[in-house]
Amino acid sequence: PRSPRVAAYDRFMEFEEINAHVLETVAANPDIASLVDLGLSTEGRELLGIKLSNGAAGQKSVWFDCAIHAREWIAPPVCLRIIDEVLADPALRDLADWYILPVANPDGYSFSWTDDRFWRKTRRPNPGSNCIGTDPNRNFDFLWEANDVFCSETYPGSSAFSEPECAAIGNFITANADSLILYVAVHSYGELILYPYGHTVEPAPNAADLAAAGTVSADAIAAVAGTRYSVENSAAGLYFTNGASDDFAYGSGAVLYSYTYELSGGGLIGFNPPPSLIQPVVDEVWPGLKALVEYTLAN
Ligand code: ING
Ligand code: ZN
Repeated sequence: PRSPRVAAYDRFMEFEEINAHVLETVAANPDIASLVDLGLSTEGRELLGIKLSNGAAGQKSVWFDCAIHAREWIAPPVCLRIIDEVLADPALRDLADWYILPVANPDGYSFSWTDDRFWRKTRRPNPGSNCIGTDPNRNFDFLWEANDVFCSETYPGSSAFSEPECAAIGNFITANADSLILYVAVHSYGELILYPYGHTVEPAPNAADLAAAGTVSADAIAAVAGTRYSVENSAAGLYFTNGASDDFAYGSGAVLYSYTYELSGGGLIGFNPPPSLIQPVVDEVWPGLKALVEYTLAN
């Protein structure tokens, strides 16, 4: 098999290049990798994830998605780094099956390259409004809450899972609930490891475990270059939300461990770090994610 194009960490990759990388990686590693085709975005872009597995039946599994918010360009390189590492290390594949979706909002991500660098939402039009898009991280079907502020950056959509990208991810999580142990959404920015819930500061049933695993991960990140991620309940540590993806994965009962990672920021308003930040961020966050997977599978 031909070798796949190598993921770049010295520059940001456009959506088409990331998907080509995913396809070539699967083609070059048929014994380990398979395509997770989650269907199409609103504008018809393919939602292509990758499964990395040793092929054994009955393994536990872990999920990572990146860039469900379009402008958070530092996130896809983290997903690509996970793929690199799990391809290279059979021990990681003996630990669990890995599902990775490098660009969860391809329409928005593409729009942030062509038209508006700071676009956050999806690109589905809202009938009756000139404002386009839904906040995909308010669109998941767990305590979804309606409003009609179409122009808001956190407009939750016309209904839960109105966005095909969110429905596809949600359906996959639900369908694989038997094997899934861990859900991680990679966002930026804030140097935070957030865990459910977003709608209440009341501790989730296993909040102590969620915090303990998050702290193990934060310590592994800090060990690389001293960056201290803080581990917080989303509502208490950040702000109140409904319909976030990590709350869905957790609240639906699919996973016991569910997180949103907010990577380091950079640039003028935090979402546009220079390419020189990609490598140090992935270098410190990968050990944190590896430690999280090891911890959650052992506990
Ligand atoms: N922040 C997240 C957001 O969707 C978040 C924070 C995540 C809150 C998960 C609640 C649950 O607003 C960014 N930067 O997207
Ligand atoms: Zn985000």
